Amino acid sequence: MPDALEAFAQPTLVGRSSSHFTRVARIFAAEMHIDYSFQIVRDLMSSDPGDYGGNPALRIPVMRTSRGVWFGALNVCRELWRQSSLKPRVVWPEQLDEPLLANAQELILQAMATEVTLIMSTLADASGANAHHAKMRTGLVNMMSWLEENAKSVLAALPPHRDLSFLEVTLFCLVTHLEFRSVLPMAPYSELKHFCQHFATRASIGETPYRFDP
Ligand SMILES: N[C@@H](CCC(=O)N[C@@H](CS)C(=O)NCC(=O)O)C(=O)O
Repeated sequence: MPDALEAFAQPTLVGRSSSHFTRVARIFAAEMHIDYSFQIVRDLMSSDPGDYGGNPALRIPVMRTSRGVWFGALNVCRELWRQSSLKPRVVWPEQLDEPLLANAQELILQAMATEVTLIMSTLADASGANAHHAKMRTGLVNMMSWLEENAKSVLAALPPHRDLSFLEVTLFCLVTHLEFRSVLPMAPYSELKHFCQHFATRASIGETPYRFDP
């Protein structure tokens, strides 16, 4: 295939290797065996949507494909699945139709978002000393405690005939990122750590380690 056509056919993922939402998308790409080029966002303080693949929310990940641009991890994962010829059995958030599973997915995504706000607000104001910051930390600890208490039942309640679930990928990316960014020590969360150790045996995890892009 000529270079130009090949570049057009291969999606471009816009993100960072240190970002947990980006890692969710990268794990899905690896699981779907989809090659992509990786465009690193160098400055997360930029206010130019052009630096975020055109995302007006100034957030990553974003994926450019021949069909258009996809904003956000869930959209990207769904499009990767649609493009995949493997079509693995994936459990998506809308299939979590009972409170335990639905709440677990909600808290995982909220904890990821809270972590982003904590990290970004600390970057902007290194003291991190304000009432909202303290409330967010309390909320984060509460959410992680809930996830720790319910981890076993949540994982047992997921549909057994699955190759992958958005819930497990996001949970793995959240827990490992809290450690990677030293936001919250994970040692006391034994169930969550146990889940991560088990999930980390997948090839897609070894292929997508967190690291700070140069
Ligand atoms: N709703 C988005 C959230 C993405 C998000 O918050 N990404 C973080 C990086 S992990 C980000 O872009 N942070 C930049 C900022 O907060 O300014 C998604 O699901 O992908």
